[in-house]
Amino acid sequence: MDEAQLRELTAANPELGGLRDQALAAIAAAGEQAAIEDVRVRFLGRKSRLTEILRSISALPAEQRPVVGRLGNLVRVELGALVEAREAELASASLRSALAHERIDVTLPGEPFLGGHEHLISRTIREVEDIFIGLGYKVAEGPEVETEYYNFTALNTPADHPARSLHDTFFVDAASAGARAGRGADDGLLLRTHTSPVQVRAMEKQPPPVYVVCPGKAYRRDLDATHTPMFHQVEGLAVDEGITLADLKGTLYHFARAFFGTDREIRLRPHFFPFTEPSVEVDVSCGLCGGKGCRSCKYSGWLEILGAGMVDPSLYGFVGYDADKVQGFAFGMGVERMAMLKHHIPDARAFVDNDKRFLEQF
Ligand code: 2NL
Repeated sequence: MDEAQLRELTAANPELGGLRDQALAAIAAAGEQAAIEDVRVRFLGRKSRLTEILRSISALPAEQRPVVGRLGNLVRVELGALVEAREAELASASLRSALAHERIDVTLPGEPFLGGHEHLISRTIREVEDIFIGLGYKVAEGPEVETEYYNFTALNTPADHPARSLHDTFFVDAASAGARAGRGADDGLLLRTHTSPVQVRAMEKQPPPVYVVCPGKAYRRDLDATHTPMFHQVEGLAVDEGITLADLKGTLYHFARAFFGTDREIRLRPHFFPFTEPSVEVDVSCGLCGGKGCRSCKYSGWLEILGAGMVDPSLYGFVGYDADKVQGFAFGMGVERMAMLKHHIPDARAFVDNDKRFLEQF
């Protein structure tokens, strides 16, 4: 608006001239985006004095109407443009200041990522699996809540066998368990005391030959430096025609050297299990003294690693195999025990303490 227009406006309507001066001062004084928005509402909003004046032009004396209408509108447009310009100025100033203050140094190193890793028990299970997969075995898994049939009966462990007693076995209230499949559906339920039932189920599902390893959790009422109530096992089963104890011995010899190192030897001692005949316990030569005897092997030169044997032919009747045609061997090892022997861990409770300082070592 030029000088002449301003004089004309002030003459026609002094209030409009004053409003314009106030608005110009307020726009110049607005230091941030919220303030300029207030100025817009105050001077140009629906309830502003300027809007009121422009709306009530018809009430003015006839000769004032064209001047006030033309110049009042000019003031409105002029102030609108100034408010907009000031708003843009403040917005770009605020962006510039944000860019200056929130600048980040992209050359700084990133936050370190704390990667976890497999638990030693999981890793040990995998190492054992891998060795048997290399020999052509399959890996099989099965339920941890089992029937007495698969856990005991089908493994030649009769109802009055001491292993079934409350002292060793966790029994499960049938009412708290869901539906069950397979044979023994009328039996009592328990937490499996070994992974052997998985092998019984594997034989039920398929005819021989069978070569499986069954890793998983097992449960017994035990707690001391070498036993936890939940522990892990890997059992293995090979059933085929013409299998002998020599095959068992060769397989375990290969396994022991693949797992502990090729400088190791094994030996078999006679033992008893209800489900194998003959049965053996297997020792590996001590890695610390090379078999000469030291504190670690209690001066015997040998460390017990697992139990095994030739599958008792009476078991084949439970799974529909012909005991006159097939032979087999089976073995079972405790995963905690294998990990303790390999890594010289003195107390099995360390596996479930969840102390990261222990777990991070492996
Ligand atoms: C041990 C001993 C063993 C078996 C487990 C087995 C399974 C079937 C048939 C015959 Cl289906 N045997 N398993 C055999 C001998 C020993 O485990 O000391 N485990 C920690």
